[in-house]
Amino acid sequence: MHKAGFVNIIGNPNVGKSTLMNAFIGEKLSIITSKAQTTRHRILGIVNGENFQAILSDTPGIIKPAYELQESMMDFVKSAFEDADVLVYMVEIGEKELKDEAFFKKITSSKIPVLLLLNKIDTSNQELLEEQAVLWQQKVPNAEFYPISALKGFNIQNVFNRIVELLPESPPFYPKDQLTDKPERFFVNEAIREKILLHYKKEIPYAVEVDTEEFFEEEKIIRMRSVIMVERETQKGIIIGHKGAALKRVGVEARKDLEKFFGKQVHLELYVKVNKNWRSNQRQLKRFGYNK
Ligand code: GDP
Ligand code: K
Ligand code: MG
Repeated sequence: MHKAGFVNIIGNPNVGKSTLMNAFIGEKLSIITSKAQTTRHRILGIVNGENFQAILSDTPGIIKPAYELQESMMDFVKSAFEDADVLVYMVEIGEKELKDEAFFKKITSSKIPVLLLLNKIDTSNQELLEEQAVLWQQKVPNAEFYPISALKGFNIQNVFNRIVELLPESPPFYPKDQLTDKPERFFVNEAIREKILLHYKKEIPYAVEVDTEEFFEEEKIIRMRSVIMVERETQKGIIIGHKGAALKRVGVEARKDLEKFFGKQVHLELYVKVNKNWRSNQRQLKRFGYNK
Protein backbone atom coordinates (compact mmCIF):
# COMPACT_ATOMS: atom_id res chain seq x y z
CA MET A 1 0.00 0.00 0.00
CA HIS A 2 1.22 3.51 -0.84
CA LYS A 3 0.16 6.72 0.91
CA ALA A 4 0.43 10.25 -0.42
CA GLY A 5 -1.04 13.61 0.39
CA PHE A 6 -0.73 17.30 1.04
CA VAL A 7 0.30 18.68 4.40
CA ASN A 8 -0.13 22.38 4.85
CA ILE A 9 1.70 24.36 7.52
CA ILE A 10 -0.02 27.56 8.65
CA GLY A 11 0.40 30.07 11.47
CA ASN A 12 1.35 33.59 12.37
CA PRO A 13 4.57 35.13 11.03
CA ASN A 14 7.79 34.00 12.75
CA VAL A 15 6.40 31.06 14.71
CA GLY A 16 8.84 28.70 12.94
CA LYS A 17 6.93 27.30 9.94
CA SER A 18 9.89 27.40 7.55
CA THR A 19 12.21 25.95 10.18
CA LEU A 20 9.83 23.01 10.65
CA MET A 21 9.49 22.40 6.94
CA ASN A 22 13.26 22.32 6.53
CA ALA A 23 13.59 19.99 9.51
CA PHE A 24 11.22 17.55 7.79
CA ILE A 25 12.95 17.84 4.43
CA GLY A 26 16.50 17.88 5.78
CA GLU A 27 17.47 20.51 3.21
CA LYS A 28 17.30 24.24 3.27
CA LEU A 29 14.41 24.88 0.91
CA SER A 30 12.74 27.70 2.74
CA ILE A 31 14.62 30.76 3.86
CA ILE A 32 14.52 31.51 7.55
CA THR A 33 15.16 34.78 9.32
CA SER A 34 13.86 36.44 12.45
CA LYS A 35 11.96 38.95 10.30
CA ALA A 36 8.26 38.56 9.54
CA GLN A 37 7.29 38.08 5.90
CA THR A 38 10.47 36.23 5.01
CA THR A 39 8.39 33.65 3.16
CA ARG A 40 6.43 35.27 0.34
CA HIS A 41 5.41 32.31 -1.79
CA ARG A 42 3.88 28.96 -1.14
CA ILE A 43 6.74 26.47 -1.29
CA LEU A 44 6.28 22.74 -1.62
CA GLY A 45 8.76 20.40 0.00
CA ILE A 46 8.41 16.71 -0.73
CA VAL A 47 9.46 13.94 1.65
CA ASN A 48 9.60 10.53 0.01
CA GLY A 49 9.66 7.19 1.77
CA GLU A 50 9.37 3.72 0.32
CA ASN A 51 5.62 3.62 1.00
CA PHE A 52 4.70 7.26 1.26
CA GLN A 53 5.02 10.73 -0.19
CA ALA A 54 4.28 13.69 2.08
CA ILE A 55 3.94 16.94 0.15
CA LEU A 56 4.49 19.72 2.65
CA SER A 57 3.70 23.31 1.96
CA ASP A 58 5.21 26.24 3.76
CA THR A 59 3.10 29.36 3.52
CA PRO A 60 3.68 33.01 4.36
CA GLY A 61 2.47 33.88 7.86
CA ILE A 62 -1.06 35.15 8.30
CA ILE A 63 -1.16 38.94 8.12
CA LYS A 64 -3.62 41.69 7.28
CA PRO A 65 -2.66 42.83 3.76
CA ALA A 66 -1.50 46.44 3.41
CA TYR A 67 -0.41 46.39 -0.24
CA GLU A 68 -0.85 44.22 -3.33
CA LEU A 69 2.11 41.95 -2.66
CA GLN A 70 0.66 41.11 0.75
CA GLU A 71 -2.78 40.44 -0.73
CA SER A 72 -1.23 37.98 -3.08
CA MET A 73 0.69 36.42 -0.16
CA MET A 74 -2.62 35.85 1.65
CA ASP A 75 -4.08 34.15 -1.41
CA PHE A 76 -1.32 31.56 -1.01
CA VAL A 77 -2.45 31.04 2.59
CA LYS A 78 -6.10 30.65 1.59
CA SER A 79 -5.18 28.10 -1.05
CA ALA A 80 -3.45 26.10 1.70
CA PHE A 81 -6.88 25.21 3.12
CA GLU A 82 -8.23 23.97 -0.16
CA ASP A 83 -6.09 20.99 -1.03
CA ALA A 84 -4.88 19.76 2.37
CA ASP A 85 -5.10 16.21 3.72
CA VAL A 86 -3.50 17.26 7.00
CA LEU A 87 -3.37 20.76 8.47
CA VAL A 88 -0.45 21.68 10.66
CA TYR A 89 -1.29 24.73 12.71
CA MET A 90 1.76 26.17 14.41
CA VAL A 91 1.89 28.55 17.36
CA GLU A 92 4.79 29.57 19.53
CA ILE A 93 5.30 29.70 23.26
CA GLY A 94 3.87 32.91 24.70
CA GLU A 95 1.61 33.65 21.76
CA LYS A 96 -1.92 34.41 22.91
CA GLU A 97 -4.10 35.66 20.12
CA LEU A 98 -4.51 34.96 16.47
CA LYS A 99 -4.22 37.90 14.17
CA ASP A 100 -7.04 36.75 11.97
CA GLU A 101 -10.31 35.41 13.41
CA ALA A 102 -11.66 34.10 10.11
CA PHE A 103 -8.62 31.87 9.69
CA PHE A 104 -8.91 30.71 13.25
CA LYS A 105 -12.51 29.65 12.67
CA LYS A 106 -11.46 27.71 9.60
CA ILE A 107 -8.95 25.80 11.69
CA THR A 108 -11.24 25.05 14.64
CA SER A 109 -14.07 23.91 12.35
CA SER A 110 -11.82 21.97 9.99
CA LYS A 111 -13.01 18.56 8.74
CA ILE A 112 -9.41 17.79 7.86
CA PRO A 113 -7.22 16.41 10.69
CA VAL A 114 -5.37 19.23 12.47
CA LEU A 115 -2.06 18.91 14.31
CA LEU A 116 -1.49 21.79 16.69
CA LEU A 117 2.21 22.34 17.23
CA LEU A 118 3.34 24.50 20.12
CA ASN A 119 6.82 25.52 18.97
CA LYS A 120 9.96 26.95 20.61
CA ILE A 121 9.50 25.02 23.82
CA ASP A 122 13.30 25.21 24.19
CA THR A 123 12.73 28.82 25.28
CA SER A 124 10.18 27.91 27.96
CA ASN A 125 10.18 26.67 31.54
CA GLN A 126 7.99 23.79 32.68
CA GLU A 127 5.35 25.97 34.33
CA LEU A 128 4.81 28.16 31.28
CA LEU A 129 4.76 25.11 29.03
CA GLU A 130 2.01 23.44 31.06
CA GLU A 131 -0.04 26.61 31.15
CA GLN A 132 0.31 27.06 27.38
CA ALA A 133 -0.53 23.42 26.69
CA VAL A 134 -3.84 23.75 28.57
CA LEU A 135 -4.65 27.07 26.92
CA TRP A 136 -4.05 25.87 23.37
CA GLN A 137 -5.86 22.58 23.74
CA GLN A 138 -8.90 24.54 24.94
CA LYS A 139 -8.68 26.94 22.02
CA VAL A 140 -8.35 24.25 19.34
CA PRO A 141 -10.13 21.20 20.78
CA ASN A 142 -10.38 19.46 17.40
CA ALA A 143 -6.58 19.27 17.09
CA GLU A 144 -4.00 16.74 18.21
CA PHE A 145 -1.50 18.60 20.35
CA TYR A 146 2.32 18.39 20.17
CA PRO A 147 4.84 20.57 22.00
CA ILE A 148 7.93 20.82 19.78
CA SER A 149 11.17 22.61 19.05
CA ALA A 150 11.61 22.87 15.29
CA LEU A 151 15.04 24.40 15.80
CA LYS A 152 16.39 21.72 18.18
CA GLY A 153 14.52 18.87 16.53
CA PHE A 154 12.52 17.98 19.64
CA ASN A 155 9.42 15.81 18.94
CA ILE A 156 9.79 16.36 15.18
CA GLN A 157 10.06 12.68 14.33
CA ASN A 158 6.87 11.88 16.30
CA VAL A 159 4.97 14.59 14.49
CA PHE A 160 6.23 13.36 11.16
CA ASN A 161 5.27 9.74 11.91
CA ARG A 162 1.77 10.91 12.79
CA ILE A 163 1.53 12.88 9.55
CA VAL A 164 2.42 9.78 7.55
CA GLU A 165 -0.24 7.81 9.44
CA LEU A 166 -2.84 10.40 8.49
CA LEU A 167 -2.02 10.43 4.76
CA PRO A 168 -4.66 8.84 2.54
CA GLU A 169 -3.96 5.82 0.42
CA SER A 170 -2.79 7.15 -2.93
CA PRO A 171 -0.10 6.75 -5.57
CA PRO A 172 2.59 9.46 -5.50
CA PHE A 173 1.76 12.85 -7.04
CA TYR A 174 5.36 13.71 -7.95
CA PRO A 175 8.32 11.62 -9.11
CA LYS A 176 9.79 9.93 -6.03
CA ASP A 177 13.19 11.60 -6.42
CA GLN A 178 11.72 15.09 -6.52
CA LEU A 179 12.28 17.42 -3.56
CA THR A 180 10.25 20.48 -4.50
CA ASP A 181 7.92 21.95 -7.11
CA LYS A 182 9.99 25.11 -7.50
CA PRO A 183 12.54 25.60 -10.29
CA GLU A 184 16.25 26.00 -9.53
CA ARG A 185 16.17 29.74 -10.19
CA PHE A 186 13.65 30.18 -7.40
CA PHE A 187 16.20 28.95 -4.86
CA VAL A 188 18.83 31.30 -6.23
CA ASN A 189 16.44 34.23 -5.75
CA GLU A 190 15.61 33.07 -2.25
CA ALA A 191 19.24 32.59 -1.17
CA ILE A 192 19.99 36.17 -2.22
CA ARG A 193 16.85 37.54 -0.59
CA GLU A 194 17.78 35.82 2.67
CA LYS A 195 21.12 37.65 2.79
CA ILE A 196 19.37 40.95 2.10
CA LEU A 197 16.93 40.27 4.93
CA LEU A 198 19.86 39.55 7.21
CA HIS A 199 22.09 42.49 6.36
CA TYR A 200 19.87 45.48 5.64
CA LYS A 201 17.67 47.42 7.99
CA LYS A 202 14.20 48.85 8.00
CA GLU A 203 12.19 48.88 4.82
CA ILE A 204 14.94 47.76 2.43
CA PRO A 205 14.21 44.00 2.48
CA TYR A 206 10.52 44.60 1.88
CA ALA A 207 11.25 46.77 -1.17
CA VAL A 208 13.43 44.11 -2.75
CA GLU A 209 12.69 41.42 -5.29
CA VAL A 210 15.30 39.19 -6.87
CA ASP A 211 15.11 37.81 -10.38
CA THR A 212 17.62 35.29 -11.71
CA GLU A 213 17.99 35.99 -15.39
CA GLU A 214 20.58 33.39 -16.23
CA PHE A 215 21.24 29.92 -14.92
CA PHE A 216 23.70 27.83 -16.93
CA GLU A 217 24.84 24.53 -15.60
CA GLU A 218 28.21 23.37 -16.94
CA GLU A 219 30.07 20.22 -16.02
CA LYS A 220 31.95 21.66 -13.06
CA ILE A 221 30.24 24.98 -12.39
CA ILE A 222 26.85 26.69 -12.47
CA ARG A 223 26.86 30.25 -13.78
CA MET A 224 24.10 32.54 -12.54
CA ARG A 225 23.21 36.14 -13.08
CA SER A 226 20.62 37.78 -10.84
CA VAL A 227 19.17 41.24 -10.58
CA ILE A 228 18.16 42.79 -7.28
CA MET A 229 15.16 45.01 -7.88
CA VAL A 230 14.47 47.97 -5.60
CA GLU A 231 11.79 50.65 -5.70
CA ARG A 232 13.95 53.78 -5.46
CA GLU A 233 17.37 55.16 -6.43
CA THR A 234 18.31 55.74 -2.76
CA GLN A 235 17.65 52.07 -1.99
CA LYS A 236 19.93 51.07 -4.83
CA GLY A 237 22.77 53.04 -3.22
CA ILE A 238 22.17 51.38 0.13
CA ILE A 239 22.14 47.88 -1.37
CA ILE A 240 25.44 48.48 -3.19
CA GLY A 241 27.10 50.19 -0.23
CA HIS A 242 30.44 51.98 0.04
CA LYS A 243 32.67 50.84 -2.84
CA GLY A 244 30.27 47.99 -3.44
CA ALA A 245 31.18 46.25 -0.19
CA ALA A 246 27.61 45.55 0.97
CA LEU A 247 26.55 43.99 -2.32
CA LYS A 248 29.74 41.96 -2.44
CA ARG A 249 28.99 40.46 0.97
CA VAL A 250 25.51 39.43 -0.17
CA GLY A 251 27.02 37.80 -3.25
CA VAL A 252 29.72 35.91 -1.38
CA GLU A 253 27.38 34.55 1.30
CA ALA A 254 24.62 33.61 -1.14
CA ARG A 255 27.15 31.85 -3.38
CA LYS A 256 28.38 29.74 -0.46
CA ASP A 257 24.83 28.64 0.38
CA LEU A 258 24.08 27.88 -3.25
CA GLU A 259 27.23 25.78 -3.62
CA LYS A 260 26.01 23.70 -0.69
CA PHE A 261 22.47 23.52 -2.06
CA PHE A 262 23.45 22.47 -5.58
CA GLY A 263 26.55 20.51 -4.57
CA LYS A 264 28.58 22.26 -7.23
CA GLN A 265 30.82 25.29 -7.72
CA VAL A 266 28.81 28.45 -8.38
CA HIS A 267 29.61 31.69 -10.14
CA LEU A 268 27.13 34.36 -9.15
CA GLU A 269 26.91 37.76 -10.77
CA LEU A 270 24.70 40.33 -9.04
CA TYR A 271 23.45 43.70 -10.12
CA VAL A 272 20.90 46.21 -8.83
CA LYS A 273 18.10 47.85 -10.77
CA VAL A 274 15.40 50.39 -9.85
CA ASN A 275 11.88 49.26 -10.71
CA LYS A 276 9.49 51.90 -9.37
CA ASN A 277 6.75 50.62 -7.05
CA TRP A 278 6.89 46.99 -8.17
CA ARG A 279 5.08 45.90 -5.01
CA SER A 280 1.90 47.74 -6.00
CA ASN A 281 1.97 46.87 -9.66
CA GLN A 282 -0.15 43.88 -10.73
CA ARG A 283 1.84 43.22 -13.87
CA GLN A 284 5.15 43.21 -12.05
CA LEU A 285 3.79 40.92 -9.34
CA LYS A 286 2.62 38.45 -11.98
CA ARG A 287 6.07 38.47 -13.48
CA PHE A 288 7.60 37.51 -10.14
CA GLY A 289 5.21 34.62 -9.70
CA TYR A 290 2.76 36.11 -7.24
CA ASN A 291 -0.31 35.31 -9.31
CA LYS A 292 -2.04 32.25 -7.86
P1 GDP B 1 8.15 31.49 9.93
O1 GDP B 1 8.02 32.95 9.68
O2 GDP B 1 6.95 30.95 10.66
O3 GDP B 1 8.47 30.70 8.71
O4 GDP B 1 9.37 31.32 10.98
P2 GDP B 1 10.89 30.96 10.67
O5 GDP B 1 11.03 29.49 10.42
O6 GDP B 1 11.43 31.89 9.63
O7 GDP B 1 11.54 31.25 12.09
C1 GDP B 1 11.45 32.53 12.69
C2 GDP B 1 12.52 32.63 13.78
O8 GDP B 1 12.23 31.71 14.84
C3 GDP B 1 13.92 32.28 13.29
O9 GDP B 1 14.84 33.14 13.90
C4 GDP B 1 14.10 30.84 13.77
O10 GDP B 1 15.45 30.49 13.98
C5 GDP B 1 13.34 30.86 15.09
N1 GDP B 1 12.84 29.53 15.50
C6 GDP B 1 12.15 28.63 14.77
N2 GDP B 1 11.87 27.50 15.48
C7 GDP B 1 12.42 27.68 16.71
C8 GDP B 1 12.50 26.87 17.89
O11 GDP B 1 12.03 25.72 17.98
N3 GDP B 1 13.14 27.43 18.97
C9 GDP B 1 13.69 28.66 18.94
N4 GDP B 1 14.30 29.11 20.03
N5 GDP B 1 13.64 29.44 17.83
C10 GDP B 1 13.03 28.97 16.72
K1 K C 1 10.27 34.53 9.39
MG1 MG D 1 8.57 31.30 6.71
